[in-house]
Amino acid sequence: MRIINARLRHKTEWYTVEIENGVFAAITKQDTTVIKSADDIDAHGQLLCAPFVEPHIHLDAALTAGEPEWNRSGTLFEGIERWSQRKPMLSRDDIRQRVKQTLSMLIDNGVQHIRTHIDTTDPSLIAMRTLCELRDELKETLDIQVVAFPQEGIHSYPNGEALMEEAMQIGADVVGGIPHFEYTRELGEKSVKTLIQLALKYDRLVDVHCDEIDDPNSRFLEFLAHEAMQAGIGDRVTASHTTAMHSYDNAYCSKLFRLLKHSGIHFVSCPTESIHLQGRFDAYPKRRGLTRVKELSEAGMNVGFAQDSIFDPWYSLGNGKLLRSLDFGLHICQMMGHDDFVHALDFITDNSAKLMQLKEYGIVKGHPANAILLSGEDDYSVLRNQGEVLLNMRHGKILMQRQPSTVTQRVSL
Ligand code: 17E
Ligand code: FE2
Repeated sequence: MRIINARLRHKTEWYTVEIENGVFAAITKQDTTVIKSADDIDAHGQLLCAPFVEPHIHLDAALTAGEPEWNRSGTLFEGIERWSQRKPMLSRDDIRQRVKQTLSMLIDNGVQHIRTHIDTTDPSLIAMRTLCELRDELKETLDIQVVAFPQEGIHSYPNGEALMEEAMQIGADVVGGIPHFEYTRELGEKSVKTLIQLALKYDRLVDVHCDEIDDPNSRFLEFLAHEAMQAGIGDRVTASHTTAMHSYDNAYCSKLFRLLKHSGIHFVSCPTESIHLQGRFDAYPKRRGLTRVKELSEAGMNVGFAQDSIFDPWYSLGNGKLLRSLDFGLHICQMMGHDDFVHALDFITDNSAKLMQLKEYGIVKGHPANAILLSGEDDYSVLRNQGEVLLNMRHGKILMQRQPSTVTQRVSL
């Protein structure tokens, strides 16, 4: 089968993409518009792009906002409290139903690769078991990486460390952490040492909720980066949120960047989540509370954008649209120059693929035929249109296809 009349990122010509046995078999420039034959897909000059990557989402909590109570303050900390009320109500069926519904939203919006943080501070570990089961069950349709995420702390929750170890044995792909939420600075540091040890022991990646707070004295990022560097695994480590960096003194930040760069760690920022949860203890002026995406990127470090939540105790909107996160992120971080727009999609594609260490990602001959079709011809126009994803294809099979919406009537001007 072929996809004809497609635009590819950073190319001006139109292309025909041939797919055989679920793999990209040929990618050829076209001189003119190609005429459609029976089993071709006509891209009509729209952008064919590698699937979107969602590198940070809490699937266990998705679609539970308001159960049993709403987060009224809008703080991260009340979110954690509301979630701890919901946790005892978890069951395998409840989790499977909500996760499948959320994954469908992601598929409808062009996502195929997902990293999900699953709470291990639950003696039953039911969410961890269920997510590992779903990951294996759905592997033909989606790539899911499960993070063992100790929401209430590794050393500040009863048996927190043993639960993390059990989660690794159940089959978590990534080791998580939350040092800023541990009771003390010392426990926070100890938790980082523990999670790095777990990653080494089980040969796993690392993704830590790090300094998700407006406190400029929350400096676990330097500790994480240094520990990762010492262990020689910087490229396997991601620091998520790092919102305190927004509030760091510039002189400290300048020194910190040197270490971050040497460590080779990656970053994830969740723009809609952080603009909502951070700055909550400020009067005016209120901090935006996003990490320094622009400065990290300009310094050559790797940052991906993520949604974090869909209708959960922390954030009661959300719909699977990473283009929305990208739009917010570029606005909030003031990355609104022409040069920012021409490679904007990197933040929800290549950058996150890199931090997740995805293999064979991208529209390249010989790679699995995974691609999405977007309404727009390049990064800039896709961003401006905020249009729908028209097609989501995996191994040459269609996961989702939709008709572009059209205006059916308009006043004449
Ligand atoms: N848990 C947490 O610690 N931080 C978040 N942003 C969410 C859950 C969504
Ligand atoms: Fe998170």
